[in-house]
Amino acid sequence: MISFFCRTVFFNLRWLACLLIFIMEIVAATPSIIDLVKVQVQDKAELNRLRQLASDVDEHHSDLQQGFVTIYADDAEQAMLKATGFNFQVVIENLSDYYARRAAKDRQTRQTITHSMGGFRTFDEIEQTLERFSETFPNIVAKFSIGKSYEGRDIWAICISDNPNIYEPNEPTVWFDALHHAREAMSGESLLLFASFLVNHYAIDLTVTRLINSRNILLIPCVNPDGYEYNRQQHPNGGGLWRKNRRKHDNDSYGVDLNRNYGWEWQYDSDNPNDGNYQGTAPFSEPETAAIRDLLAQQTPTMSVSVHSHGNEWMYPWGYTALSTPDDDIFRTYATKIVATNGYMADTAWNLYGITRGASDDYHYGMHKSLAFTVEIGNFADGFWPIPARIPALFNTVQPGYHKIVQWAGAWAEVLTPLWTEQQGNGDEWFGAGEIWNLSLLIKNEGVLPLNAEVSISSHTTDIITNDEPINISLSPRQETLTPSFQFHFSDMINSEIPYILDIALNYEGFTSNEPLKILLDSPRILTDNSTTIAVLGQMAQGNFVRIFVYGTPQVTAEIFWSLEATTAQYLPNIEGAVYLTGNIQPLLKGITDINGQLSWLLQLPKSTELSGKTIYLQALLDYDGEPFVSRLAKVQFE
Ligand code: 0X9
Ligand code: CA
Ligand code: ZN
Ligand code: CA
Repeated sequence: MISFFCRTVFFNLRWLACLLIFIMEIVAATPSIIDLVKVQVQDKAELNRLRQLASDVDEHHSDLQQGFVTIYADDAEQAMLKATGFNFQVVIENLSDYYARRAAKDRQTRQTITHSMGGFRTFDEIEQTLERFSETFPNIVAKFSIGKSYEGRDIWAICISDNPNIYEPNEPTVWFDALHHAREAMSGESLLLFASFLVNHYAIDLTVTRLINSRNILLIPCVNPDGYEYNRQQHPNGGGLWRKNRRKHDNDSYGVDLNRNYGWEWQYDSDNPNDGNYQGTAPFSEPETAAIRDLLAQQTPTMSVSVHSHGNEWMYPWGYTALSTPDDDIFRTYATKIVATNGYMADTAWNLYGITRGASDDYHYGMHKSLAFTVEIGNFADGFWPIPARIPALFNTVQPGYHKIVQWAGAWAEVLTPLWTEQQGNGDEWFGAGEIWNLSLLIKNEGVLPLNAEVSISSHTTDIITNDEPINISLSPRQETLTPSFQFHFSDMINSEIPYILDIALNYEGFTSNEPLKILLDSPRILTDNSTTIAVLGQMAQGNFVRIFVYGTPQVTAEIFWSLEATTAQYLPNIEGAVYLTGNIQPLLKGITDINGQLSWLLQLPKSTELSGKTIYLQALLDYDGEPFVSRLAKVQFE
């Protein structure tokens, strides 16, 4: 009896142990439910203590001054925090589910076709997209695998270039990668949308055609296929929160942060493989980063972009130190130009994120001197899985920047200002019939490689002719020059009522691009109170609004153009009296003057230190019953 009892107890205990292990295995195999949690943190010391306990601390979306830190944590971690005396608040319960639900709701209400994983492409769909590009555009797209992931998946890349199957070392390489972090869905998507833009504009858009023909454009939309697939398996409708790759460690924990595993100033910071930022056991210990390292060595880019989400930032090295790189001015100049188009923050990774070692941009730049940027797409509300409705808008925040990077990755000529001087004429500095004018161009090499270009200007009319030969210019990176002048003869038959268009042809890197240069011919008119004039009211200060008025007869169509130019003394005398607007001419206002003969417009002046001392030129193009009239230039200067 006793022995039977003992046996039963023994048996039950064994059974219980089995059951426990079984449950534990289920718990371990089932990914825990993760909440977005705000933890109260007083100081650095407490933050360090939190770092020990919480595996996924989002220090970037935290505010120590306000006394809180954002973390992504499951119930077990939250219990641990409670037990160790932390105060916290769950802001979004079951974050993955939250992302998936809001995506589903968005897709339901708007019937648009988006991709299956919460609006984003799965790994298979990414591969199919790349395959489709290479099948549809075999002359400019080649798909290839740069190596295998830890679990043996291909890390896909495409090369967009002429002769895409051959690496042409004379063409500068420009590099884009995304999804180092598996949960940052918009990062990969942005590269596929960009690739689509490029291939669909080939042979249609002159600039895109030049870029594809003259550059080796590499795109690697999913650096971390295992992590990305893991997220799909756990959360097929989007919302997965796995960040690292899927390396299995001894203690049943998983993953190395691929953006901590690069071999530039790498350090063995954490011995806890559970950390969301675990750097691995050695630089390039992971097959994913090793594959990138090897391709980088073969096809070293002049410029590169590594895309992440989220944070609305465009950053550059270093991340490992507070010191600035020797190329800080160059980095800042380029980044500043880009964020002028999207309002992102531009700064070093250190200034934006604090210390991060082993990140990809530091390696690109440290090892190869590539001008490497890291982009964080989207804001905190977008999170890791923005709603599908936001995808186009988010893409639009980075597309101009990507485009500029491709341009700047080689030589890149930009005609800043055409400068006209009256060589033979009545000396009034207005174009006139029978006159001879000289034109020279202020040209800047915006790119990172030397520019050797042949510049020629042609006209499609016998009313304005030049016999001058093309001019050769050589410009080092970011240097500008005023070309020698081309001489133009204006015929006696010149018609002051039509705009003439000249063609500026720039031939470099084996490709010619043409830029139109529009000139309007008219003589100045004396503007009286009841005639038409253009006036600017208000103070010209940066960040202000000014009101622009056109006074005229009712029912006159008016169009105001504006351009922004540097007012070096050199150009002023010429621009003052001339009837053309140069540079980035932008239509500001188009309409019909009202009964009182007044048309007005509020112009918001950009707030930027780059504008101080510069001048805006405004000019109205008016139409009196089909009779065009060009007003005088209104010149307004920034303080
Ligand atoms: O932590 C990261 O790897 C990046 N942020 S994310 O939220 N996407 O994980 C920021 C990296 C900053 N450091 C460098 N760019 N060097
Ligand atoms: Ca090529
Ligand atoms: Zn990231
Ligand atoms: Ca003249």
